[in-house]
Amino acid sequence: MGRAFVYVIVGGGVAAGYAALEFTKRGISSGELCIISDEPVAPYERPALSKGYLLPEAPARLPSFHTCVGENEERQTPKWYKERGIELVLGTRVKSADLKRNTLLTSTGETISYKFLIIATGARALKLEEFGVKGSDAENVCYLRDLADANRVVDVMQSCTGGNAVVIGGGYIGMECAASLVINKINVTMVFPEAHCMARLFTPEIASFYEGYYESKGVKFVKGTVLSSFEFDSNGKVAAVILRDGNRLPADMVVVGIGIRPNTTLFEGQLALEKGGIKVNGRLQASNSNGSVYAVGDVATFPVKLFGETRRLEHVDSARKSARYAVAAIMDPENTGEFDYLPFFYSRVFALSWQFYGDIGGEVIHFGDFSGGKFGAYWVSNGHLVGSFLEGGTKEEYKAISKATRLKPAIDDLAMLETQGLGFALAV
Ligand code: FAD
Ligand code: NAD
Ligand code: ISD
Repeated sequence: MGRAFVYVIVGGGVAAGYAALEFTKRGISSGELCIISDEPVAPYERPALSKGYLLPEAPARLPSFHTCVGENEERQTPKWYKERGIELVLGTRVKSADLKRNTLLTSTGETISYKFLIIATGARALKLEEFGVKGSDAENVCYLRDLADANRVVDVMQSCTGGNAVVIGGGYIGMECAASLVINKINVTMVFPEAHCMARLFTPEIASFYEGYYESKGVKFVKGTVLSSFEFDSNGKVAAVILRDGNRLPADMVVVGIGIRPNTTLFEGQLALEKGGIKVNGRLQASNSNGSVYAVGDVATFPVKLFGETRRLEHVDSARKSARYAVAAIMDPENTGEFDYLPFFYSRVFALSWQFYGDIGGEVIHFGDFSGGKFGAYWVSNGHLVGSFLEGGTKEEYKAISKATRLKPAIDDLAMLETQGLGFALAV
């Protein structure tokens, strides 16, 4: 049994949804595009899962956050795909890929062939077992990557109002889930190995503001240690988290956010990998693929022209833009230059909201009011602005730091930059 398509996207997450939108904008015929996803629902805006989805009042639920509402584009329900003749193969896993024959074998035993393949398999959450800790399958231990995980977080959360949650990991999932748990009236303790939260991006000064804010909401921080084991009750539920430093934290629920691993397995041995992802060129084409295989989103390691280095980014803006770019490169190669992306990360927790553009590295200049007002930071490397962070900005101010970072202006005087603060970006 087999079917043939001109374009196939493997993976049905954020990148797949935005690629589908771009295909339709550029014009495809019915039956040309197929999306294969092991999730049971059409592509949706994954960021909603740690934010609106976890709200106690009027939580976000599908179909409200199908792609591409995150960018104020159309809301692509299953009907949307059907009306455009796009084959949406849901709840179906691609089990193997033969890139020499341009075929994919699915979990239902079907062989699907393509002329162009877009790999958009994203990533999976790392499990505690990979760090030597058992207990991920206990019913009150939660991860958060997909809708099924989010439903589990909601169920477990609702069963322990007023109780204690231990959040393992001080990255994005840890910070956003901790805030959501607090909003759901759960007492939160965060445990992570670093000296401060969001260590991959935040400076100690920036982290100190957010930690202080979280503490004011009742969150406790246990830093510089990791869990060594769980204590279980007679029903197999986690009752406490035992830390490597010997401390014991009673727990009614546990949320784990200890990073991700890109889903590259299907292509290992067939495509070059770099920095954990599928290595692609400036047109997002993978190696050894005669130009017929593209990789986008979390799974792709691509050249960031602005910094002259390859990066694998794990953020929604990168997934959206790389997906749309790949479709442009496939459908209109002559008029599509190389992908020229300015990295953009953001988060929203409680009443706070920050944006970051560019790269970290070099010297950091902090500015603004760290006591609860508007504040930020610039990163200056080799005499040029390379990164900008801003908490509490307006639309215009975020636009200004984005523009300034893309222009990479020369910075001769760090003290002057500090004095000018946000005014520097607004004047660029
Ligand atoms: P994904 O969206 O993960 O999609 C991959 C898809 O491929 C999934 O549907 C998966 O099931 C499918 N798949 C994988 N392997 C196979 C296979 N073999 N066969 C069939 N299907 C397969 N980023 C931000 O910038 N801001 C945020 O606020 C933010 N919030 C987030 C909140 C949460 C809870 C999570 C988990 C992530 C968040 N991110 C955020 C990150 C952002 O969602 C990701 O960067 C983005 O989803 C990546 O898109 P993608 O399409 O590459 O991968
Ligand atoms: P992360 O990389 O942001 O953070 C991982 C954290 O795990 C580290 O900060 C560290 O504190 C901790 N850690 C690592 N090893 C550990 C161990 N052995 N024991 C205990 N803690 C350990 O990853 P995440 O928070 O799991 O997020 C998963 C993915 O989702 C990432 O790709 C992230 O970018 C994405 N995400 C992004 C956003 C956003 O951009 N706003 C929001 C949610 C999720
Ligand atoms: O490529 C992979 C990989 O390493 C996995 O474990 O796909 C699987 C799943 O994570 C896909 O959801």
